[in-house]
Amino acid sequence: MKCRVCRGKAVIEVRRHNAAFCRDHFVEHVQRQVARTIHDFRMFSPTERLVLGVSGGKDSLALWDVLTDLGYRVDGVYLDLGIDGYSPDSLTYSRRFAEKRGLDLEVVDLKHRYGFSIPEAAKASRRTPCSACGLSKRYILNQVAEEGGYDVLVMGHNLDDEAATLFGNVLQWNVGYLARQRPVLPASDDGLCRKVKPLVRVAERETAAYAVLRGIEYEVEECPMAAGNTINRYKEWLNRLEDRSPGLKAQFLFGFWERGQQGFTDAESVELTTCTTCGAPTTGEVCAFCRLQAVTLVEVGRRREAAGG
Ligand code: Q46
Ligand code: ZN
Ligand code: ZN
Repeated sequence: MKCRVCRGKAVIEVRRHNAAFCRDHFVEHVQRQVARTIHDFRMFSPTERLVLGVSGGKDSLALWDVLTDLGYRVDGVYLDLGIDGYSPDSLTYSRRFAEKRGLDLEVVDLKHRYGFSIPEAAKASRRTPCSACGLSKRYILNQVAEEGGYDVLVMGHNLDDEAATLFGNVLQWNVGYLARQRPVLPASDDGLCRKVKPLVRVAERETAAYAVLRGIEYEVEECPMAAGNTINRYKEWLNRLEDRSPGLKAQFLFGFWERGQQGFTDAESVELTTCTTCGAPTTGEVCAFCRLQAVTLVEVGRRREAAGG
């Protein structure tokens, strides 16, 4: 296998591009994919203030590395979810990465700032951990971006994440989500920061390879609460299809954005109001995060009382 660019020894094959690359040209390839995504979707300009949601995993750290290398100044925010055997290590990897490169990382401790952890929220609300976690991350990262005066909240979702999410939304015909699942969500006057996903053209195995080739140390252990996560199941199915037809995942996702989404957007114009508890934009009276927090704090208090203090 030879590198498409220099004909040297290739270290990775990217079948959907019908190409293989040596180390240096693979790094360049990934960076070019990200630069192209930022440009094509008009995600942000070099003068805007960017904050990246950092998890300590391969995607967010690889993206931080790419953006820094492309010349963007990006701060990071790490959300400590309070998941034993996972959160402390992910924080260590995130801190180490930021320190080595002289980047700013803000750490938000969910338990300390909001009074509960993800395992507690999942138990109290009877949601799956990933559902409680996802809605908490969306809410808190947006809040951090707004409070910090950032122009853009950057997320490390990759091609596999987005294709699997789209697949799930199609299977269940979640038309509201289908209308809103985009690589760029514009800012709104009522408190939503612009949210962008510059990794949507890069597959998961490519972000992992990029991280390894760049010497980035990241959390390789999967979150212990991921068991039963439907998105992971959809990823497996899509990978089987991709194996037979390289490029299918990207076609599915980008074809949707180019040709399929508009119909859903036209049909779904949702009026946002203000959460009566916290003031964040929401479609109901009280936002999903405030409801999750309320039910969890009641349950946490009850357990504490039952345990005698
Ligand atoms: S951290 Fe949270 Fe993931 Fe763990 S609980 Fe699920 S969503 S699996 S990216
Ligand atoms: Zn090469
Ligand atoms: Zn609220």
